[in-house]
Amino acid sequence: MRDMMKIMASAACAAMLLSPIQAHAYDSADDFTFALRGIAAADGITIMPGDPQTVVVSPKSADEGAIVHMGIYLEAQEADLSIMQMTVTSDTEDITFVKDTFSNPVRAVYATPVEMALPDGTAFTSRYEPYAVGRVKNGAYDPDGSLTASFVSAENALYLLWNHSMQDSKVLSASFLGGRSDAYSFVEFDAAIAAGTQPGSYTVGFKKSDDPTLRVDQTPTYLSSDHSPDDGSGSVYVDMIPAMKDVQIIVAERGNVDRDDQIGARDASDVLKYSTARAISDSARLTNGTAAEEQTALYAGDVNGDGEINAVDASMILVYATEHGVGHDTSWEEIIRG
Ligand SMILES: [Ca+2]
Ligand SMILES: [Ca+2]
Repeated sequence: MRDMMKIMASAACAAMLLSPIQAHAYDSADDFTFALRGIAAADGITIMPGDPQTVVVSPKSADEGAIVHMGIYLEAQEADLSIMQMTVTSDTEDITFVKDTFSNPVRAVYATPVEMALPDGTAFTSRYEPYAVGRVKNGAYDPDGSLTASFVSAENALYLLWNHSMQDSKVLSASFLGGRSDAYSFVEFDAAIAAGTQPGSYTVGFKKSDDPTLRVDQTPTYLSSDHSPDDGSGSVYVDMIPAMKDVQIIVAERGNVDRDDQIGARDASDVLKYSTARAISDSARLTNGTAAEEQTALYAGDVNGDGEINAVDASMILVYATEHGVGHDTSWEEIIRG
């Protein structure tokens, strides 16, 4: 990719001798990504290690309702930015954004400057919560850009519009705080999983348009970089749709270890096999699947929620299967009470 960018940059330079065409800041969507990530959550919710785009929720947490603290991160090499617009939504009414948990990072939150440090140890003071875009100058943090944020509860959407500050443009381009685009989040907020959310897989993601008649700068999620010539002869903006990483929120179904369409003998036997294998080896697994599938099965298999997966769970799964097999709508609570 890097070699390709060099080749394209030099080709663009050659072309500029003939015409005023500007090189693109980002050659492809892969060069700039808006990434939603799970950041923190209570017990019973797992943000998969190494995969912050996958969040697994236990049946108990989904029953009771739960909060996932999430953020949007920028993943890019170059902070060549003029405008970022993003709209985030969830695909279920059961997952909503908690407006009160959002604070605009370019608004001062401290009455007097607070001492902080960059990841490399550089000390600085700030009246702002540091976020992805900005710089430390003379020992003080200067957040770059202005951010408009609004929650549209009727559409269950979070709308964000970021602009490079006018007074900074040209003189100083935007920069990533701490020298890495995702050393800090861009924004953070809580997503609430409503009590009683049903098992399944849900998406919190960036809204995209598949309307080919829209210009890039009319789509719900895009970014723009300023390529105006230095001679002041006019404004040239290059707009693009970045890559986007959505978050999958998987709510496990109690007892349905193999995630097929029923709770039955196979789920019980998977639990028993796992319990036996686990007694011999800590590396025993409940599934042959991904880490997220394994975590989903672990939540599903511990039907009485005591933190152990063993023969007690297997027998409760069998009771549940038998009861429902003969048409009784027996609840897990009734089975656990015995
Ligand atoms: Ca099953
Ligand atoms: Ca158990």
